[in-house]
Amino acid sequence: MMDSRTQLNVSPHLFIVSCLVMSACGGQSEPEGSAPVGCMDPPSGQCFTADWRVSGTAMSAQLVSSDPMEPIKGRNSWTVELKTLSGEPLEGCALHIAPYMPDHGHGSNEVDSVEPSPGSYELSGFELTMPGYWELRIDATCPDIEPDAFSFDLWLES
Ligand SMILES: [Cu+2]
Repeated sequence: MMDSRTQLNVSPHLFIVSCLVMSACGGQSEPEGSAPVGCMDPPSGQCFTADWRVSGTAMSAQLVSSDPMEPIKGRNSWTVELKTLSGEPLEGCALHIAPYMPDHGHGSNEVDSVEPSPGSYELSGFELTMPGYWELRIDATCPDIEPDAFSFDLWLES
């Protein structure tokens, strides 16, 4: 069982799922007491929301639509709006998404954005190949501003 060093509020269900995921990935089984990450303790303290916004050092990206609406195992397409931290729309940028599972040390397909309307960027068909903790790492390159990077970090339940 959890020992007193474990300070996270970890639900037993998620802990079990996490262990299953790790063995499915071929990784070594984690010894008891090493706290799993993911939605139990993500760096951002967040999970998916329909208007999710994350920031880098100079830009923020806000989810404006997603298909399917909630992340699934399989292909996902998101559209985000990119702005400066002071709220000015950023147009003519190129985004690149590279989903990554830090717990397992692998990624997935990487996708470049298209800009269907100014300041709005579609990332079409990035694939979450298995349940678990994903970092949707995005690089953004825009005119007249330093390149930036940010990440939507989420726990994919199934
Ligand atoms: Cu994995």
